[in-house]
Amino acid sequence: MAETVANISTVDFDKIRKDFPVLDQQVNGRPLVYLDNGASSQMPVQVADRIDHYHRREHSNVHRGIHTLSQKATDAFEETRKKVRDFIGAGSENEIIYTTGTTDSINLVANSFGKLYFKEGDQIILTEMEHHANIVPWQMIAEQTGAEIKVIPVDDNGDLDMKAYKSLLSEKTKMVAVVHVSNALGTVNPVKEITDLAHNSGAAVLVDGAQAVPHQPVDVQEIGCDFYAFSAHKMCGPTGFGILYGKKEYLDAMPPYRGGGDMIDKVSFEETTYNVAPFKFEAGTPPIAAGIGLGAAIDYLENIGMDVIAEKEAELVNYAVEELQKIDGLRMIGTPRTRASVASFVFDEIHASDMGTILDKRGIAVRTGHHCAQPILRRFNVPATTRASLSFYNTKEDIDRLVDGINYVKSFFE
Ligand code: 7TS
Repeated sequence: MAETVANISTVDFDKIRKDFPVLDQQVNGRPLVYLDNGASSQMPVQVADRIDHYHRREHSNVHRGIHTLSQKATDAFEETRKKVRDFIGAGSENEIIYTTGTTDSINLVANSFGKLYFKEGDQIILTEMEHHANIVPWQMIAEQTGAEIKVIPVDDNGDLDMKAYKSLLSEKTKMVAVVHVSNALGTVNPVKEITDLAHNSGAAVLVDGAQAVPHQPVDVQEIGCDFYAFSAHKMCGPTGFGILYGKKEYLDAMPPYRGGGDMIDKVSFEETTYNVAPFKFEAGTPPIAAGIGLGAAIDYLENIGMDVIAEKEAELVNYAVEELQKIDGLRMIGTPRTRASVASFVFDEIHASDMGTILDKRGIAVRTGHHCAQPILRRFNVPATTRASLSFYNTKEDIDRLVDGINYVKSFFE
């Protein structure tokens, strides 16, 4: 769990911004305003340098070489497991599984947990605001096992209907899989309460933390969930790497998801036995540089302090929502009780893709579309939104540029 190392008023965010050279460039003749952090955040030089150092001086395969270079690579790669353990408050580094990202983490649980525990008539509870990564793997395993999917509805503000959730829970519920922070609405869900209720019904809980871990302190033991998934590339780290936290008792019981090197104990044509968790879930050569990069990203975030980051981003997102709501004709999609880092909006007269294209011409990067969360957009009767997603290195000037840009786009349609 991240410690506060500084009070927000003493943190020099101008200096921090300089750690991100990618932000210091012109796009279409104007200084870049990067507001697509929900898709992928930017990487500070400290992380890029650490990955570069690995490639220049340490590159070797992990877990198998007796030689010094392989041991160096293994030590650096395994160090990340301990950093992740502390960063999310896990009980042991053996509960930290390396994956290629949130999508891979959820597929692992759906397949391994699902094949072990789901049977005909069992239920999996999802929410209406899930990313496709937390819908489709469950549909696929439901089809194979005869389990069915139930969905917690969302109210007009973009908050979960907790009464409906309680009424869905029963002894048939085997898994509740819920997003911590919605990538489309910005809603922060009450994951501890959701977990407690699920556990009272005997169900396991997976939390999709892709949009939470980069923005606020997360403590998996405090939440109490059984699984927690996230991606390195949304938290100042590289692509191709992610984490699945799982409680030891489940990981010990669950079968491997993929077979190959590294995940075995002994192999013969008659019988193969498996390694222990987490290694039994990590077949083949992993993305070593990316794993080392995640370790450097955690160091970087912890050096600022996750509660400082949360406070700074709350300030920015509140400012963004306040300024956006002043724009005539703009409708926010999602006005939740607690919001993190995301502001999604529509105009009746302007298609989101026109909005995104013209904003890009002014150097402003936002995401437009369904954000891989089609069910929740359908719930709000919109095919697409424009989404600004913030990070701690954004500024109020970035938001002012966005507002100016939107007003410019509007002038075409008036
Ligand atoms: N879950 C949530 C809540 C997400 O926002 C995303 C990615 C994923 C899962 C999948 O993560 P991946 O790293 O495995 O791809 N979200 C987005 C987005 O909002 N825009 O682009 C990707």
